[in-house]
Amino acid sequence: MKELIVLLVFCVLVTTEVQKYDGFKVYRLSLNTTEQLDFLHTLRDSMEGLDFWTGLSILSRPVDIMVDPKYEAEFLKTVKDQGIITEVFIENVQMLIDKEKVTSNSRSGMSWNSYHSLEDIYSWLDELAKTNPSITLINVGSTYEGRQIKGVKVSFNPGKRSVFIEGGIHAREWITPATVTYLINELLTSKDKSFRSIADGFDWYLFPVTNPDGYAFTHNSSRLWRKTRTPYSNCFGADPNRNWNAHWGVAGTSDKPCSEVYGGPAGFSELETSSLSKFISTVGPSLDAYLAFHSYGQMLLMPYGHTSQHLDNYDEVLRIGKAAINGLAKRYNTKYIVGNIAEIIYKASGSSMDWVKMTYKTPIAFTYELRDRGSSGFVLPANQIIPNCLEVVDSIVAMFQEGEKLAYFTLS
Ligand code: 0X9
Ligand code: ZN
Repeated sequence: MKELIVLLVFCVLVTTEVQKYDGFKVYRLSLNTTEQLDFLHTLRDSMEGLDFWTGLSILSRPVDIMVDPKYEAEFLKTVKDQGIITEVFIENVQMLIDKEKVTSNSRSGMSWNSYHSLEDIYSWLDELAKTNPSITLINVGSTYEGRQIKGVKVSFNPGKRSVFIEGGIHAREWITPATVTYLINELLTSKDKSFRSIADGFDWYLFPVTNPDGYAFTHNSSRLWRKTRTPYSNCFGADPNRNWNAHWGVAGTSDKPCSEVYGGPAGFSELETSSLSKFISTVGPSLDAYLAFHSYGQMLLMPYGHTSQHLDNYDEVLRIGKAAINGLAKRYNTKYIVGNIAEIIYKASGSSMDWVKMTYKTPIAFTYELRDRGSSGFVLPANQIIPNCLEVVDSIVAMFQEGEKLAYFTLS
């Protein structure tokens, strides 16, 4: 009995231990040949101690890899043998994490000068719904670990066409829930005329944290977790942005459960994606726009991820995207690029945006890869939350104004 108690205490301690990233570096790799790219594909599935912060891109894009110091010498030898050029981009990931601000704000509402836990975000949404007649709380279902998947509907003039916004599908991309909560607040409080006409012109569905188990895990255990937390053979989680039934399993994904881009055993195997998709089905035909927030890289991505073939309305969507990134750059000169996913980053199928676009022909669909370009990557300092959100709002205004010019909708 005593042994059992000791074992239980040990298990609790082990499972609640917070992973430290002391001495973990992020290397940026520049590639010249397709052989080097193929080599990295093999390395990703075979070598321990590596965490690919960027997907395996088209040749011209660099690849960022976080390396566990235990494997650093082996990693460096292996990539140098292939003639791959490396540079240290982040010296010590734990130092960035230590500087990243997380605060508990449950009593005083939400703020955007630090990051917040799932509980705080959910208490804020609950409170908003209680006190604001324009807000309806939505719970689309439970996660694998039994958390709710919560969002809100914001509607000032019910019965309008809709816009759907998701954040936090990748757990470690903390800037994305912060951006979506900022947008909720902006919809409720902004007095800016241009923003107001967009806010009042649609019904809005906003889900700040679409992978709640993963997000909780990044706060409680491993800051750099990406996937869901469903157990699969000897590893946890599927990539929820490879799990939608949109050319599922075709490109930029893996059938190996330990991979960061594991698509799951089947399309919609994850409760998180299947529940959210069921909810989206109830509003899909009313959507004029679907925006998915990710980080990092400063890109605005257009569907689709499985093919470099262009959309039917490619030219118009590109024009809207260009207007959006120009609008975004005005405030701080932050440079984004815009284009088709497969052409500007890599092929990746089974994403939420692609599923929505494919299923409902949503006229405007974009995936943002927010700040930065790799100096802090996923661990973006909290003092960048507000500047990031301000420029994102600017981009949304420009996006919708251009959409209106192209007669995609009429704003009052
Ligand atoms: O790989 C992804 O899922 C996204 N990049 S991230 O670094 N945030 O993981 C890009 C998603 C591209 N979207 C589609 N394939 N539709
Ligand atoms: Zn992402």
